Amino acid sequence: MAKGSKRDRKASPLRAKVTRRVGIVMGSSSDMETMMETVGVLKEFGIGFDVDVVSAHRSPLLAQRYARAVQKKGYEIIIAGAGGAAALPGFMASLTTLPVIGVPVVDNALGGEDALHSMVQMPGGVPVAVAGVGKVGAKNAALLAVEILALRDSALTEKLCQYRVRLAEEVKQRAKEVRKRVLGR
Ligand code: C2R
Repeated sequence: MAKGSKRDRKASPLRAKVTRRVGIVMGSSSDMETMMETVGVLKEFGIGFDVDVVSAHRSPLLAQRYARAVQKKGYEIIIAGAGGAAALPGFMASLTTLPVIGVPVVDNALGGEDALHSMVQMPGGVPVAVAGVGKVGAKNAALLAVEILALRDSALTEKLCQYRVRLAEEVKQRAKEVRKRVLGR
């Protein structure tokens, strides 16, 4: 086969299929800025993910199709971000047995409390884990997903330990800055 031919490129290890372990789904593209926090953490830990927009309210059939396909796609965890009357994480949880982590997105009207209450009070039998409201929630949702995946992945556990060391170093650095500003030393 000629070097660089189409079939050659297809077989290249560089094109090897990425394992997408986490499905990130959001109710609207307007949630993207918040959900980029999730993306950032998963990238930092080298976790393969997929991202999609579907709405239980606006596109129920599409949302159903998404939820029914998650296991076949190989996802291990779903992170679902939604604002307002947030049905999406619960809807996902009702159609799959994968763990679902919800991220209540902050909206202008009720500041995210509406979405938090929608997600946090699921009926018994269909759990949704809620990491927190807004960007911090989106970040912690990803870290919780990493911790779940690390249960069977010692390299990931090591990365989490290093991450915690960096967090502690940052606190020490901030303490230094505060002491310098307040006490001058
Ligand atoms: P638009 O900005 O598109 O009007 O969406 C979205 O997550 C978003 O935060 C406003 C908000 O509506 C939310 N939304 C849901 C669902 N679908 C859209 N909570 C759902 O199915 O739960």
